[in-house]
Amino acid sequence: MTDFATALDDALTGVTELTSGSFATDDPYAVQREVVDRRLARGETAVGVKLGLTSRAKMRQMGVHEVIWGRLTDAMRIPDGGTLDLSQRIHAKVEPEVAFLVRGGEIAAVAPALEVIDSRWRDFKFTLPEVIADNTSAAGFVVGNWQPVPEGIDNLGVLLEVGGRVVEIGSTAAILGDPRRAFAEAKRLAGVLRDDWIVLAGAATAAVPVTPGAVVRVEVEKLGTATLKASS
Ligand code: 0L1
Ligand code: MG
Repeated sequence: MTDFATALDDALTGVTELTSGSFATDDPYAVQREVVDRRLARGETAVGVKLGLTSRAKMRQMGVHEVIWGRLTDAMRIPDGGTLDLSQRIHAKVEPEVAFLVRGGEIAAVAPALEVIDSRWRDFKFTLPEVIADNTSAAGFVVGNWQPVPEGIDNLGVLLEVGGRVVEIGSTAAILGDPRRAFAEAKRLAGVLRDDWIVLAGAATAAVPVTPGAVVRVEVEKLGTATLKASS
């Protein structure tokens, strides 16, 4: 285990922050794998992958032209309508996404989703290798009802509500122009997508901070809703 992976795992389990610049690596995905392997060794199960930086706005912000990807485990899953435990998160944010269900390496179903991101880097300030090593800030997700993929999911309206108030409005077009493109990228980058895995395609709007007690809801046109409640 590298010192870098140990520090990230300690930050995750101890709910503490690291300062950007403390560690360096030429292979951030190898560090990510170490961090996730530790979680698996503690009894968690791999349940899928997520894509990050899928919008042009986020790519521009990070000065990159490539998406990044991370790994999802069962411990990150929050049931639809369930509670996000903020005592186990540093400074959680939430973003509205679309999720795909995998069968035979292809898309079997689609659902509205929320992703919780929680950088182990202080103030969400990190370099690209640092955020990749930190499993692309993965910290939780909620998936709504699965359904067959309807015609044309490349420009569906997306609303993100907090406490019944709309805080972000977007479109699935923000996800690489079409979320199905994100699925293809996930397949290319992860190498293998196993049956029943979930692919989180990426955010349709900016992420918003989660405050104690907040009820967060995503509504995706034609797909429905997914909801979480933050602990107080
Ligand atoms: O899921 C995402 O797009 C987040 C990727 C990592 C960058 C961040 O933490 O904002
Ligand atoms: Mg995301």
